Amino acid sequence: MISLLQPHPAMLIKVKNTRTIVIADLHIGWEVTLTNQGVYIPSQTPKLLKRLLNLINRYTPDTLILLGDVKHTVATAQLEEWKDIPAFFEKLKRKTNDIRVVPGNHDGNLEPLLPPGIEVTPPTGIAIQNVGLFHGHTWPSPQLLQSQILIMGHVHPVIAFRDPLGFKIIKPVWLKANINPQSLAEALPIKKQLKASKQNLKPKAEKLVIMPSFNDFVGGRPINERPLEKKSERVVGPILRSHSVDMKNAEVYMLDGTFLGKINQWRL
Ligand SMILES: [Mn+2]
Repeated sequence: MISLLQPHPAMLIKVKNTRTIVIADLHIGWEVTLTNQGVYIPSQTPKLLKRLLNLINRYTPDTLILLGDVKHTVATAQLEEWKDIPAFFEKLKRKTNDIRVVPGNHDGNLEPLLPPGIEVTPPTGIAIQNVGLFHGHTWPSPQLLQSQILIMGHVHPVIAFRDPLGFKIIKPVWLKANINPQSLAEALPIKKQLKASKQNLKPKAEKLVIMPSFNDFVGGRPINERPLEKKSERVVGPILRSHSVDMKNAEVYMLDGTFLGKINQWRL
């Protein structure tokens, strides 16, 4: 039902007759932030759009889900984003009728930039049958934790290699980890625990898939350099901090599908 669209950082979810493409962490406009450091890079948005349109042509999805961090600046929107983002979505709209954005922590003020007809979901995520999708910077809803499989972005997982000359090579990866639903239930914030118990919603999630960023330029945390679950690292989001996800034994896959073993085999 879920397939990775190798060698692209994209996923296809097939349920009955509907096909959904999911991508995460576009970070449109990241290059603009380099201007402050005196580096000028032309807009990378046309390249992102082209890759995405190629995927849409090839896999003909009914629905396209952008799993958070569509834009790069956090609270506001840069001038370039005002230009790039509406045009980006206008072109996508010609190919897909149903486009949904699950907001991430970088998507403040995104809505005014979106043309009519683009749906913005609650940040607590949306479900497609037994697959729950959320960005990862905030807790998903108790309903979403009923899904057997959870999919998130936010972390931009990459792996770092060093060749014999000392050159560093960074490759984006997919991570697949087991979840302990019981400890997930206990880790939920009290409000969500109450809500869940009132509605009799026990978390059922067993697997977590962490998507690589769709934008090659966006850096990530090498999974083999610093532990993902270290408490001080607020950036990983509440699910990974909750200790209910077995990140040590998470499976690591390159974009072409190569299995790289488990995270704990890669810790340096
Ligand atoms: Mn994020």
